[in-house]
Amino acid sequence: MKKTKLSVIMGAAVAMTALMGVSQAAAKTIHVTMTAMENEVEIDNKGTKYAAWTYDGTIPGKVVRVTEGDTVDFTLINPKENKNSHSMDFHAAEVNVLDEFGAVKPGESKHFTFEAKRAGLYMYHCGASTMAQHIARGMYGAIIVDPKEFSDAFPKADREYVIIQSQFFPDAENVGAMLENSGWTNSLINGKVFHYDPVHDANATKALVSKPGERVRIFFVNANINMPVALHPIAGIWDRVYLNGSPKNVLYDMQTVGVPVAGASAFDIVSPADKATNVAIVDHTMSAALRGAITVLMNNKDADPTMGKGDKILP
Ligand SMILES: [Cu+2]
Repeated sequence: MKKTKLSVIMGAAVAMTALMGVSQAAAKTIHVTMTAMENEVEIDNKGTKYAAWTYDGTIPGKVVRVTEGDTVDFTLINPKENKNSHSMDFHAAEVNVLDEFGAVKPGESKHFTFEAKRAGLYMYHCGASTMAQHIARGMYGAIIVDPKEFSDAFPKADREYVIIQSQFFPDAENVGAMLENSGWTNSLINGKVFHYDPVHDANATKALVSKPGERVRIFFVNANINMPVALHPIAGIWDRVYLNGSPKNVLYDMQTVGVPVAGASAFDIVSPADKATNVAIVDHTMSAALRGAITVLMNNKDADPTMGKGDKILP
């Protein structure tokens, strides 16, 4: 009898392992091409123009999303119309800084591949000299490396949003000020001051949304060139925080969590299920919050069901 039970359990375990093997997607090659651009962008909700440097024309650049084990096949194009060299530094890559991450002159391009071996949330940015200026002017973005499997420790979220904070220096040519951390006037959230905060900016038309009780995962990247971030949800508590976005690094029940310069973490928040609420996701460093680093998350039953999903994770 005992033997039979054991063999049943072992059989089930073998079947489950096989099933999990089948459910795991085979590693893929993800092709990503970006073009360095020296173009004007709007840096606030009222349309103020700024002489930015960007990937593909926007601040931040597009979100790159792959699964642990995938190969990223990347090409950076630097058009001959540009005045400056540019480069790409993916924090998710383990390569040669002098080779893959090297600067690309105007009129040239660079191609390299890397395997995204470690699940997590990573910044990418231009590393061409002077790096502070290339990041401050807008050449940054996020790469999400999803784990091969989700689990109770790292469940799939109901909604996901990518939030990237940066420091805005209105004098785009004053590299000295950037290095001294002087003269920055605003914090940008996904490229705009108070981007998703209709409370502090009458011109803001967007906010993050979810339904009461949903698990919302904020993929937060600190693209400031000098300032760490103290990320706090006003009127909420982080249910879980995954340092570096890794399923291995879980913290529970957190109020404020630091994100270093060029760091990133995933923050889960679950609003009360029985009522509509609003939360203000803020860099509690006051000099940053009141210069634009506040994002409103509205939780109510009428929330647009498409927001925070698929290609709408960077609203
Ligand atoms: Cu650059």
